[in-house]
Amino acid sequence: MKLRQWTTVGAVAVATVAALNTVPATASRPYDPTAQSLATLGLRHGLHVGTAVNMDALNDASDPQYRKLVTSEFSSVTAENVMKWESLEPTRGSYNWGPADQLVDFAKRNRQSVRGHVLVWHNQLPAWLTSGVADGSISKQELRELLRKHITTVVNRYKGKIWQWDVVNEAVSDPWDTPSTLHYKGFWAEHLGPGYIADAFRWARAADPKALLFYNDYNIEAFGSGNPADDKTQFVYDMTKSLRARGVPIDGVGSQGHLGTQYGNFDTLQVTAALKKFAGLGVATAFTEVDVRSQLTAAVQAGNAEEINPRLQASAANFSVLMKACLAVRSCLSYTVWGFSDNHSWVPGWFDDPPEGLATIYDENYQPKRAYHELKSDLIFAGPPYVQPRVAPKPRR
Ligand code: 9MR
Repeated sequence: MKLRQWTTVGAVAVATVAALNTVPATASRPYDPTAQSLATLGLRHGLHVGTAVNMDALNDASDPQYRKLVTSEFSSVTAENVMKWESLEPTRGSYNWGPADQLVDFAKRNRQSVRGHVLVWHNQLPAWLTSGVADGSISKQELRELLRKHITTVVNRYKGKIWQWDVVNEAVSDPWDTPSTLHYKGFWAEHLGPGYIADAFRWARAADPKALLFYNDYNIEAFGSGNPADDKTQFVYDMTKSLRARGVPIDGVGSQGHLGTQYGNFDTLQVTAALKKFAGLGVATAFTEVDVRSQLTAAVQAGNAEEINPRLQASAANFSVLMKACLAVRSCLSYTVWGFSDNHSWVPGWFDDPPEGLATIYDENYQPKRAYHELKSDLIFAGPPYVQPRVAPKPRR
């Protein structure tokens, strides 16, 4: 990493670090780090701890604890759904900005940073767009122009208000896809070819010179074989390297961090090594969608502690592995959980055979789990010389 390319995350974070490191402990009120929020403890390192926000839950007056915790525990927010194309432009040419505006205003009031999610993805596209392409009424040329217009319009609207944009999301296939050799997959690659990725970053940069522009994907927490034909992390690394070499304005790579306790997973040193390798390309990194789900066997559902405990423990360990790795690498700017409580997690609605859940850091009644406490202790016990304040890249022109 070329240090001269990096600047500090921002005066606010630095000032906060300084202030927190000198918090006076008086005899009557000793400083108790465990009483601090994840947000406050993260900012000691210049690290933003964030959450995806479900706007229905945020606005649900009968569920005040949700809003309270979004406000108090996190220094960054991501729209779980309301900045996706199908939400923003459900009818061609007519925009529904309300919920996304509301989140951006909420964040401003609470002095939280916003991760913009997401400009280009093959899922949650408006039906008018996908059906127009399918029936031939939208040509390839028009599709490319629609994408340019979408990126320009959305980035422009929130110009200066978004810290990191997920510009392109999940562009790469998985080993279980057909063909199994990793490739650029999905709607955009099929219709425009992989060149849409560089285009998207250039269009986003033209609309906002200051936002950090990210590529975001899952299953890229650690390197595998090193062969891009089957190692997704290597594929994304090679892609990023090539984009940077061609002067494309990509500033960061987001590793989603959707893990499951039933899988092998990684240790802290493996994940640290991956973040460091990306840092070597001059890009920032971030964990952008962390959750660690478990299979809900009949015994788990019946409340059998012998089956529940190892899952909670393994979940906590995985949350912690990603946090420690992030802390260890100065260019890892933020750690975002994909929802913070089991009552508002996407997991149970998505995985039902077998059912999965228990994926977040608070239970359904907003009681913090071991995972929450492990994240906290990682933040409390970290510091120099191994953990240093964050350094962010200058947005690439
Ligand atoms: O959490 C989101 C869920 O509410 C939506 O139904 C789903 C639709 O695809 O998208 C979920 O969020 C995804 C995110 O946007 C991109 N990475 C994977 C996330 C979980 O599926």
